[in-house]
Amino acid sequence: MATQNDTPKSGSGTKGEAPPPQYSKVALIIGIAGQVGSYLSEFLLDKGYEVYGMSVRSSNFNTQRVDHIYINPRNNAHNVRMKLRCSILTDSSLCLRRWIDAISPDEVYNLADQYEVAVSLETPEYPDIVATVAFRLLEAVRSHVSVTGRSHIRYFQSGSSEVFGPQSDKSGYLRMNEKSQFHPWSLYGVSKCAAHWYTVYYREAHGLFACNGILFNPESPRQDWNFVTRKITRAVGRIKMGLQSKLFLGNLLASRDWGFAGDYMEAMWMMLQQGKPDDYVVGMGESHTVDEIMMTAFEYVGLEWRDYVVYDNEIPLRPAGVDQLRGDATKAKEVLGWKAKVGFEKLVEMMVDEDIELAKREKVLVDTGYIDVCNSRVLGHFEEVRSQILCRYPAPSFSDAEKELQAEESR
Ligand code: GDR
Repeated sequence: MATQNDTPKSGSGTKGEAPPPQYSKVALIIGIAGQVGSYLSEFLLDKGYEVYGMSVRSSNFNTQRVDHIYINPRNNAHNVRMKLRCSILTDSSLCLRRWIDAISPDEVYNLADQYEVAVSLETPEYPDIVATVAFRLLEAVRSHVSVTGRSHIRYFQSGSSEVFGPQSDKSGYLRMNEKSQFHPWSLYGVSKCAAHWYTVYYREAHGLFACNGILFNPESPRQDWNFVTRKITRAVGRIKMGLQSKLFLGNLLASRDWGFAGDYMEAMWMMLQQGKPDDYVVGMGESHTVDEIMMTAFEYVGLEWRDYVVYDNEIPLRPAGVDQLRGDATKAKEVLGWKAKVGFEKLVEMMVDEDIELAKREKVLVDTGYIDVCNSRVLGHFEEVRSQILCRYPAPSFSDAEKELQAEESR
């Protein structure tokens, strides 16, 4: 894939040199620093777009996923096709409108997902932000269109399978499609429902070209470590390299429709290229348990999972844990012509490959004394504990299994 990382030409941007580049379109991605945002940026840059990305202001660096395609405008102004901006997600629609006026995007992708299902259990009021951001953005786009007349602008809202909750009939769990009933079992899901309906409202009441993509679990080697897929593959990489001894998991039978984030973002783009706006489910149509991910990952590196995995019955205590979610993406396939390229096994293997490489680098630091073994173990342990805390309800506390490990480590 071509990236922006072409060697900077010295003196570019000065008089008499290459003319400013022509872009096919301008895209604004809210939440560019997330896994889906980073894949989408690469994809759009490849298509000749100019990409503006907004990510949440943080005192820590949080742009690792797009660093490889970032060019510092001071070094190479002419080649810069991706520009990053910081925002706070609670910006008013007036602030967002100023950004939109300044950027004049053709496509706006709202991938802002400052939230996770598990976290909504511990800070129940925060998931509200998912809906608020969608509403303010849509209002900003509407007022931009009404003042500038740029009615061709297109808006994508990233939705979640969490809007559905588990639904079954006599034959078992149902596959969810665009007509399935919304019945969320988490506050995050409730907020995603509101974001979905804001999008529909602005489409129907104000004529905006606005689409919802209801995504089943998007995963990738760029997934956060606290989601179960990455927690598993990260642990497998570290165990393989001798940096970790145990993997604590909760509900091994929870079953989800896991797909590759890099495939899903293509469906998003396709939605905005259609003649009319609509809503689509994006998923693989098959579900796999946490158990299956774990076994596939250990098997791939030739390790016996029974030697490392500890079932921790405190982890799955979500008040309304959803056992199974599965999507039916027939409409996306038939109308958009979308097709996933990466299947379940390949996805797990890609993630394990990435995490083996990460663990190798970590091991070099340990072996050369830049991180001492103790800190490395503490780091590994911390990651595990953090993932578990994020899944716990009502209050995080150490489980017996964790206490045992701590005692073992302090011996
Ligand atoms: P989810 O993802 O809540 O589906 O949200 P997560 O990976 O956190 O959980 C999936 C299932 O695995 C079970 N589980 C564990 N989960 C975590 N995190 N850690 C564990 O140790 C563990 N053991 C078992 C959970 O109980 C759950 O049933 C994801 C996110 O990407 C959302 O942003 C997105 O909207 C939805 O998917 C669709």
